[in-house]
Amino acid sequence: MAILMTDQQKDELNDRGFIILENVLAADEVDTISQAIDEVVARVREARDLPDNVALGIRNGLVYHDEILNLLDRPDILSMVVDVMGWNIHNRDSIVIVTMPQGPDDDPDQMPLGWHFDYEEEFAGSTVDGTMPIIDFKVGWYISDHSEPGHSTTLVVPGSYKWTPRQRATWEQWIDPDDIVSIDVPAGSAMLWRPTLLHGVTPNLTQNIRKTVQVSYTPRWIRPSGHIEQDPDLIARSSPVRRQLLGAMGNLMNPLGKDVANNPNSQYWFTDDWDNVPLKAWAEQRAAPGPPDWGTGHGVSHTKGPGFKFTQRTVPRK
Ligand SMILES: O=C(O)CCC(=O)C(=O)O
Repeated sequence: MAILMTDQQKDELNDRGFIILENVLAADEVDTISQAIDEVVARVREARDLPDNVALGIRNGLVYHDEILNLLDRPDILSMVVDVMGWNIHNRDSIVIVTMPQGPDDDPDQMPLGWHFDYEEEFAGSTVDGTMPIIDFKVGWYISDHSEPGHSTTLVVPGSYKWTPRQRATWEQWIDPDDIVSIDVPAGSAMLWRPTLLHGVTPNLTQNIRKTVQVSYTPRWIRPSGHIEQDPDLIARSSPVRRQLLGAMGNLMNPLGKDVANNPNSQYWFTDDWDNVPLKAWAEQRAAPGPPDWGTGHGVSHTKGPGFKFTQRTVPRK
């Protein structure tokens, strides 16, 4: 069974491609994270010599501040991410996004981030029918109030992750503007989404700075993209689950497993030391009774544990 995600949420994710959870963060948490973003932005502007009116998208942004990093493994949202992606995951990248109010000379129709499907070209060929796979999954955290009229928001086209390559190439000719959904949510809300949806960002026509954090989760057998390896000191002071999500293994002595000569197994793929993937035990402790249901919300036919052996070993005879 799933840990937290309901059947209705799974259906939404497998139909529209996103679910919205309003007010996940309490007001004081929003304030704390908002202040942390301000601190990070001031630091980055100074270090990169950037003027105050320039928008920022700070890659690997989670690690710039512990209060932002806490978004990586909040048990409520992490449970849902595991329900969708399974436990063999880590963080691919994170972006702290800050969109400034438009200046008087800016074009109010110009999107600060244009329409796109994430990694359309990079993922090409990974499915037989051309629809985009869910090998990367995003949690968008809305830290400023996105329900304020005119505030910069994420726009998505529900279901567009299922489009064929031809539809992806021609959508501008036939899109119905009514099919576009604007994520107008209060501060502290989250969107769990397939980033292969067609999406973009509206201009900021308010006087308030837009703040959002996008956190990507991907299987451990896919390399991260906003970093190669995280700072060893950060890993050393992190909990086991956070260490996994930061891309580290519990037992770095045996990255190819315990029997390198006869049975080399990248521990990012097939672990023989469950301490390398503490998220598995974490998830199993929390899951409702019954067969585990994680992995795009459709479940798996069986689970492996220490001493796992294949049991179906008979050749069927006519
Ligand atoms: O800022 C947003 O709401 C969306 C960011 C985005 O386009 C992305 O993460 O690919």
